[in-house]
Amino acid sequence: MCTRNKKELTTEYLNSKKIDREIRVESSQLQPLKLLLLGSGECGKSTIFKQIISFQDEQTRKEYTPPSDYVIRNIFLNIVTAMNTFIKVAPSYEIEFSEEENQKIETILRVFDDLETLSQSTFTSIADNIKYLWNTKQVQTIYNHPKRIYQLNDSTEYLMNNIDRFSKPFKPSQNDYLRVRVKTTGIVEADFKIEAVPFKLVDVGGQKNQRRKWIHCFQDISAILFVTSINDYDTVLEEDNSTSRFTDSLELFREMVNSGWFTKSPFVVFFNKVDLFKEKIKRIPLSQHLNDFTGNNYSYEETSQFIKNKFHGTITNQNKIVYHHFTCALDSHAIEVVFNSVQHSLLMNVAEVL
Ligand SMILES: Nc1nc2c(ncn2[C@@H]2O[C@H](COP(=O)(O)OP(=O)(O)O)[C@@H](O)[C@H]2O)c(=O)[nH]1
Ligand SMILES: [Mg+2]
Repeated sequence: MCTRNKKELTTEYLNSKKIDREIRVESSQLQPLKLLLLGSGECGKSTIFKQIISFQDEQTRKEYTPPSDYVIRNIFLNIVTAMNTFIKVAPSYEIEFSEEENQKIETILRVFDDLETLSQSTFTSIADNIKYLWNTKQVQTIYNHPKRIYQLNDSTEYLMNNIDRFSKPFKPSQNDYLRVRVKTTGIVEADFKIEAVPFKLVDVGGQKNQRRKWIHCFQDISAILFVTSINDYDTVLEEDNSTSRFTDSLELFREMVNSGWFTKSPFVVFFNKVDLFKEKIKRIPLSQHLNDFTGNNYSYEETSQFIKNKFHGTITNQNKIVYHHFTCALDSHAIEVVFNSVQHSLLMNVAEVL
């Protein structure tokens, strides 16, 4: 892998190229620069997609940001589903609830059994019960258990801590929108222009059963944005409880970075969810799950570099252009900085061609 030498380009030169581009775009000679987000399920692809859209002009933002009621409904679904998970998994941890707690649980299960009709008023009617249960010793024990035997969205704590705000009619914030989890199915595309150059951003579903659809968008890729959750070293896949998320993501990266489809496409790897990773290494030693790690389990530098090296070690073509960034996809400023540098190197390539 190598880091590309950045050619010195003056503002004047870039501006003249920009005018050239505008003329070419007008005569439709310029193919869009196609950015493809790849990675396993829940690593943060759609969150990065949302962030990139939020950096664009108002028209693009309007076109590709879902309406508030869609976001609100998914916030409710995320919360009720998470609470249902805690309730269902409790017996496996030998956890019991009191008579009074069981009455509250009943009200939640009734709503869970009829999610189609979940609305602000049904949510409001059970919000206090959910909040109460979330704060019980039992649910906190399940949530904080070092051995998690169930699947849970990473935004659960954030959503639970905001229940009071969601329990009456509210306008979702940008943060709510970034945190809410909606599983992507199929292929989602967004078209926009940056400095008169057309871009196409493509997001896909990451679960194994979604991956066979990917091939439909493998043609003419300008850059792959490969996302992996660095926090996932101790968890298993949602769709396959016998496969570690880390191994799955590493193998997926190996396959993609060495694929004949992408021999000319640079890769930008997002080692994502560093916020969660920094907290997790304090509780769950990396060496317990990645046995060949012999460094300091408490050192963020050592553990994160080890994971990065594992990924980079799978690249067979030593001339492949692979950039890497450690990110928290919720951090708009940080993602904007990364995206600007990706966009800048792509625009330089276009400037060179024109
Ligand atoms: N704490 C934290 N949560 C994240 C981060 N990136 C994504 N998430 C959350 O993880 C969940 C799954 O993200 P999503 O973008 O839907 O993953 P996808 O399946 O790869 O598209 C969502 O609830 C996101 O808000 C991150 O860097 N830190
Ligand atoms: Mg997604």
